[in-house]
Amino acid sequence: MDSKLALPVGTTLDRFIMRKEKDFPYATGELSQLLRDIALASKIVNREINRAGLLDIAGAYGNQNVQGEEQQKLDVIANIRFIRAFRNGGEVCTIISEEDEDIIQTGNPHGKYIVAMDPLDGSSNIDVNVSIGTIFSIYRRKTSQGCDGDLTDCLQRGVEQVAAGYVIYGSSTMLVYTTGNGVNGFTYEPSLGEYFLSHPDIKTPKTGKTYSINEGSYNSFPQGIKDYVEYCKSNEYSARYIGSLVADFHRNLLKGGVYIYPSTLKAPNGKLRLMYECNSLAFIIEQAGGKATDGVNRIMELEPTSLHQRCPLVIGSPEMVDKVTEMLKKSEAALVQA
Ligand code: AHM
Ligand code: MG
Repeated sequence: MDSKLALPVGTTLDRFIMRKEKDFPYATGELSQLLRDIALASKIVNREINRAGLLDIAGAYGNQNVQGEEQQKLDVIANIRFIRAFRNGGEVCTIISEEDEDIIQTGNPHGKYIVAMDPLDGSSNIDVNVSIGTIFSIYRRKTSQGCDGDLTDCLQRGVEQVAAGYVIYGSSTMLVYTTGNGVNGFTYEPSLGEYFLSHPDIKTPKTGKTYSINEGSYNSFPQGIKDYVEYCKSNEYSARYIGSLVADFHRNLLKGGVYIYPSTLKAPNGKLRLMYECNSLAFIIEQAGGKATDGVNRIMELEPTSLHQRCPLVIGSPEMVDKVTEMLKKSEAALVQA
């Protein structure tokens, strides 16, 4: 059977990954295995999230769960689960995680890949039963195999990603990823323990009428962003802001819209992290026909200088991102003239 034929809705993630691998004649199967490792870890994290309320009850006395282990916060649990999956998998040599200040060596010096991840994003929503997500980027290492990865492996530009994706733990759990050949979404069927292709070849609408920004910080936005918010209001756009990047991004990806986390007085470089929030979602949105900038520059071309570097983010439907850029430019020009 021709492996380049589109795969039907309902194809399992495993089969999808296997069939896609055949499109690359020299593929060794390691990236495929790594994607399967991520899917497996996400199923475990999904189970922990679904039990979160119950764990609280089970751990109410002395903060211990039924196995007698100390209760841990879900973001810590997610970090442990994903790191364990990469250690056991063997394809990854080094990890960048939002939860860890320094790079993490997996003990697999022959691993070809670097993973940057936010194991559980949306910290303010974790304990209150609102959608949260895992975000990841995969890079090929620069140093030769056989030793630990270092900062030259980790600080690569977004354009060098070989794959990126996210898992949204929402009303259903979905894995959405790209390997640079379009974006596909898989919905988790918990009773079967499988992800199934539900959103093949996702393309984001060219424009939309939804803007997502924390308007509580309006007073400290750059003038161009204030102008854009006013433009949205005067055109009766809908404001939708969950405060979970993955959830806001996912809705806008499917329905059209723009998500903005600008620089503010409190966070002059924005709040979001380049390596495991902005680059990962930028790769996905571009593959889906959208755009991602820091207000001026393309996110995926930014030169990273530190692991947890922050940058402003404007991401979503291409015409909406262009409008934000235009208004930022206009307000800058007005400032220079004044
Ligand atoms: P986190 O990595 O600590 O969870 O922060 C990232 C989150 C994003 O998911 C979300 O879009 C943003 O922070 C919300 O921030 P704010 O509360 O400032 O609007
Ligand atoms: Mg985060």
